[in-house]
Amino acid sequence: MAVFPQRYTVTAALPYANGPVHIGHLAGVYLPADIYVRYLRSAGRDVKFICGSDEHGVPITIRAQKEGVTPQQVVDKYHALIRDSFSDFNVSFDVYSRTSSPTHAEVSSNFFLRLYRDDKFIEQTTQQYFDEQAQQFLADRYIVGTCPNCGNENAYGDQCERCGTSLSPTELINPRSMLSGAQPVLRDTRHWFLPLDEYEPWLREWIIEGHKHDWKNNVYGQCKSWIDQGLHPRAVTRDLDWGVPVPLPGAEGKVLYVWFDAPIGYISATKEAFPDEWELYWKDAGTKLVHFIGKDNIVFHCIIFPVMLKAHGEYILPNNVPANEFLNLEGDKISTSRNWAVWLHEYLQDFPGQADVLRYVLCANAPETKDNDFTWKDFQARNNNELVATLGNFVNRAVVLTHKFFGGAVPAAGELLAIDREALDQLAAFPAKIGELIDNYRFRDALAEVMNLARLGNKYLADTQPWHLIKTDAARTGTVLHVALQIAAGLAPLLAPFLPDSAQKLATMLATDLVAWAAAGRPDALGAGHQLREPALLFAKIEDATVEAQVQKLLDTKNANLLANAPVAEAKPAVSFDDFQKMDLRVGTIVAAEKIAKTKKLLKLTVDVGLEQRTIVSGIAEHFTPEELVGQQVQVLLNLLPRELKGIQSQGMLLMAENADGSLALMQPGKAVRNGSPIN
Ligand code: B3M
Ligand code: ZN
Repeated sequence: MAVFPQRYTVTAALPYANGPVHIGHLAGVYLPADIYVRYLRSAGRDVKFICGSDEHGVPITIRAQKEGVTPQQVVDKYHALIRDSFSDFNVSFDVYSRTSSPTHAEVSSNFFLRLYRDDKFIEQTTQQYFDEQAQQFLADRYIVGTCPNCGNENAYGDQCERCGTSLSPTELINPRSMLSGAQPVLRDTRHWFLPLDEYEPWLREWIIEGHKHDWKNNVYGQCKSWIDQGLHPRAVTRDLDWGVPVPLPGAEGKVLYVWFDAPIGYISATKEAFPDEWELYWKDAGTKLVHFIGKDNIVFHCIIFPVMLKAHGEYILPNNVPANEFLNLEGDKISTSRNWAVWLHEYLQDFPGQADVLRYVLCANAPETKDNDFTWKDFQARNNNELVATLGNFVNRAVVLTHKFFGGAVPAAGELLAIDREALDQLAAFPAKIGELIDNYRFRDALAEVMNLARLGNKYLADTQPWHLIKTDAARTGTVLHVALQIAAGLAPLLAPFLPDSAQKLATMLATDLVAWAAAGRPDALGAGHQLREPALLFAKIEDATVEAQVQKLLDTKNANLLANAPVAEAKPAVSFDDFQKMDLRVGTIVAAEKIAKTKKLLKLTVDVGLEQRTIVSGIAEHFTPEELVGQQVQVLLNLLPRELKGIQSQGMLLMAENADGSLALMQPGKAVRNGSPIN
């Protein structure tokens, strides 16, 4: 008999409340955490599932500055949006709190004070950039300057995004403050540091020796390389006015570093929701603590937070930190700033009621061991071939045939043949197999086994052919459907951690409750005579046009990014006013337009320029149709030397603006103007 922990505390990384959440968040962190927790609950284990918004730190203040609002407005907006997205996707937190809560301020201040009083910090004065105009110290992200490595003039104080080098602010050439644009000056400032180096021997023993075999390779590998490179004292306070104030006299204008307060947020959220029992979930040795995170958070959850917990002395340590790799989107890194993402709230607008389809695709293709790619084509294929054609089809056939042949009542089983017994034996083995995979954080494989159970059902029906059998042997048909329905009934609880809506729908159709994990897979889940409800389709086919529209949306984003980032042409040398005056620029109206035969690009235009009608040949046929041009007022350069194109004399030129993507816009007067009016 396996021995289970007395209880579980499962956390999912607190998302920064500086933007909505997307498929990468769901696939990497919240979906696996939710599957794990739903399974534990179904298995009767005692578990608390903890999350909330991370509302401090520079990402929030930068967003506020960009949007011209206060940090509080930013976090209020995104906290609500994120909380609702999670709930719409059935992520079943026991608490979704926020780090701006009063409980969190208290818990994190007390945590800091305890370490301070126990002499766990070292105090150091260092020099940091200060903006004299804005009268404040500058976080690394608030300083831009020239990268010493590649010459990029807009490198940040912590990293150059062009060449990827990580930097410290003093390495930047010509640093500027993002707040005022002023050149910052170095000033002394005092901070508290956690001496990670002192914990190195303990970390070696705890992680490198203790968790070599049960932590995922990617997690273990990152930890080992951090430790092997040597750890250094790390500041846990910052000069900033947004965050939990440092609770010490003389520390005005200083707050706890966001990566110090955020993980304590797990504890405060638990305390807030369970004021009487929270300590059991954080301090009792019988509790198994598991952190679900993305790979960019590994060092914080495996090294820094555990050192904080260890230094405090009363808390348990994480038993496992099953971090995932990243999910890409159509071959490109997901990026909030480039809007390259499938946002969860937008998905549900386009696919209402279909949270489960995305949950399925993201779990089936989860980036568990390496980065993976989400494509709309794969989304459609998995829905149509797996959910509709395999799972939905099996359930539908079993229920429809029962209605057709037996009035919707589960037929009695007669004598079982080998094929029946084998199917039921296989069914009985699934719960343990799937449960073990989930216990080991192998959610993709676990979901694949659920689908294998549906495949078993399909194969059983294909082998026994109840639709033919009914013509010759009604009793045997009853036995077959009896067995098939036990498989369908087994699917519901096993599917529930992954696709909770669909599992519930299935249970409803079978007129049963979702049974506990231990009761799943029984050969007598549905007794003879039990009346089923009407068949309903669990999944619907997704058409080509639907996914094409999503792909188009991404192409539009790509184009918009291209336009926004395209370099603007260099300035030309100055010209004198006299030179400018030599141009005879006028307003005219296009009165006729036609394509020039045997050319792709050329249009022959007749333009009324007041003095006369001019013929102008223009290379714009790929951008405008003749019909849309006729009647438009335009700006014309009249005295360009005439030239012959395809045998036609062109007597002037239309003025156009050219976009970075090559698209053209006519330059038109802002209101109707008499033809021939000069443009000065
Ligand atoms: N907010 C970083 C992130 O969203 C951070 C996680 C905090 S978990 C304590 O990647
Ligand atoms: Zn660079």
